[in-house]
Amino acid sequence: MQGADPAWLPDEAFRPIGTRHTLIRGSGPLVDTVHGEVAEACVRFGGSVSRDGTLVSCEPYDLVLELTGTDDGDCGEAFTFERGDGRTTVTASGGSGLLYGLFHVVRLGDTAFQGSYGREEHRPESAVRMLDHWDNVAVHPVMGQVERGYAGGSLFWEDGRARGELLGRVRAYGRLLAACGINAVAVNNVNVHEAEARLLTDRIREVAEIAGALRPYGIRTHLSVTFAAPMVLGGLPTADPLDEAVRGWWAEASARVYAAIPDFGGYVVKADSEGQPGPFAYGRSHADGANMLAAVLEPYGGTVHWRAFVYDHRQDWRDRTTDRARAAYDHFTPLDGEFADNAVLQVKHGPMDFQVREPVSPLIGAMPGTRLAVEVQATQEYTGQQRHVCWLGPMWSEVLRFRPHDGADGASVGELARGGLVAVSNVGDDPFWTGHPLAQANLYTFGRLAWQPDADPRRILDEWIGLTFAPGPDDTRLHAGLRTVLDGSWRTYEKYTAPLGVGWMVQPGHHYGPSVDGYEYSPWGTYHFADRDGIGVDRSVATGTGYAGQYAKAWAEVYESPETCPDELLLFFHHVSYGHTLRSGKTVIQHMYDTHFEGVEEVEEAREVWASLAGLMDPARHARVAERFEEQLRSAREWRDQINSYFLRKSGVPDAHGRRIY
Ligand code: GCV
Repeated sequence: MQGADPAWLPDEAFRPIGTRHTLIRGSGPLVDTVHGEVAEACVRFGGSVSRDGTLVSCEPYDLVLELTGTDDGDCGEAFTFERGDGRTTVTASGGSGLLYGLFHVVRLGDTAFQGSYGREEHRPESAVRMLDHWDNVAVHPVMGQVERGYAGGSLFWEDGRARGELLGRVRAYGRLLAACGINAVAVNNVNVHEAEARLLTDRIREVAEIAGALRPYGIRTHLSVTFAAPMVLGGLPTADPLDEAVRGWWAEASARVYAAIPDFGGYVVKADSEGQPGPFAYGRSHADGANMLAAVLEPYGGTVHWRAFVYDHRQDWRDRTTDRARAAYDHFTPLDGEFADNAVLQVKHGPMDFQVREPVSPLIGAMPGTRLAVEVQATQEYTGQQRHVCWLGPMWSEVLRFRPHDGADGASVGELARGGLVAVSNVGDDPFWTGHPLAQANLYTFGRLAWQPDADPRRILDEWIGLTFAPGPDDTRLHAGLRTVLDGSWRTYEKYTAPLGVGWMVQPGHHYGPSVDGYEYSPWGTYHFADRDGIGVDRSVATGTGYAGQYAKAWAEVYESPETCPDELLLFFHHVSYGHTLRSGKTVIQHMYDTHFEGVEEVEEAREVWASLAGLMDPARHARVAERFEEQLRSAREWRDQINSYFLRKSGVPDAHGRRIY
């Protein structure tokens, strides 16, 4: 795409295909996309592509891409890959599978054409691999164009309408997403303001334009809707999900949506959450609300993604009995088994809100009769806002591999997410897509983990580096440098911000930079309870809020006691004294001091490594990251000094190493 960074699909990545002879068999819209990709590569690099067996040269084909079923633009995402007798063959029964097979070959590069491979079968673990955009159609006075967006304006919307002339960019986005395995996109904010609400009705044509740009890459479009739509848009006196007129209104609205977008994915709903309307107003349950929408989507094969982010955001900070972490479990587990098959309960991966470290939400694993989707946050609201390098692959991988039942036994979160994996997108209209060019690694990693949740995230990182920076065999310095900068960056971020699971020491509102007590006396339920003696939230069953008891027995026991609770979550589960000795052997206060000093040192080192890579990549990309490192370092020092000073003043305990604290 002109003007947009090629990210992990630079032209060079297609050289191995573009220099060879390819045969494509089958027909249909996604096969056309596959053909277009290969043909373009051949024009660039001198190879050839033929369709349906028409030979363009007497040479044998190096690559055969064969559709064995029908390409109806849907289903059939699996593909097989094999190599023998000097030929590489990809087969798939659906067009999407063929497209994913093509990108598999791109990822392998020359090795796809060397040696022999037995027949490999590839299929996604999760049927829905989705990005939610928190994009506003019109610029919101507080949240701007993209809520929690750190990559410029919206990719889809500008000045209150769909970006007509830029839909080529949306197509390029779809291409990048397909190349990492993503197959669904929700195109507007879950906080639905008036302009966004109307996308469902009189503005559905604009959504259809976006869907048209994403469709060639096998991506289905979803829409966030307001639960109050029958009132706001339909003029009804109620949005009660059990009211016949309300159901009728949704049925008609949905029929019009499908008339405009036949492969529409469905609705995303944030209800009774942070001020959004929902079924509670009518004394109805969230299953009533979700099922009403599921029923109107069902005839078309659509799904409602119903978010479980329901908690009291107007709580009194003096009230020590209400624990926000408990809320989703308390609200939803009584409804297990009541949700329709095409109603997916979308659960944030942690019980609070995308902090740098949280335990896995106890809701995941506690609703066996409900299809759950697990939501992570690629947009770095609480992890440096794409001004800091923070590669989230290891965090997401830990979440997806976590087994909620009885430690090592039972299914992992990745397996339990039968309704799909969802990330809040980190993309905007920035030429690098993600503001910080290295934040592209988060998007790529999410897609690949959604395809295979137990994949090794470091292997995915290597893959991303290999595609994006195309280091040659002699460029080990470039590859190693990039790995050094990214690999430990999440833990580094945790060190200089809010370690030990304490979270929430950010500035209120925009959530960037430190403010230790910023949320301490607020209504949001986000407290650390630091006093002169200690810090942390007692969530034990014995003496605290009882949250630890929401886990299955084995984990409930681990989290219940400060002696067995993992260090990195200690302050999430327990209020302990500053002198409490961690399992690492350090006291809590010394850990605080040490990690904050270490975190800043690690940023300094990473910045040096980055500087040493100048000349080994596109100068614009290098300069953008170098500039962001200056801000990251400034911010990390600010975090270190505010946090350390705060705790020195509270506790009166000096740093064992006598370092400067203010
Ligand atoms: C879209 C957090 C964010 C909000 C976001 C909300 C959500 O509270 O700060 O901006 O709203 O999560 O996930 O709905």
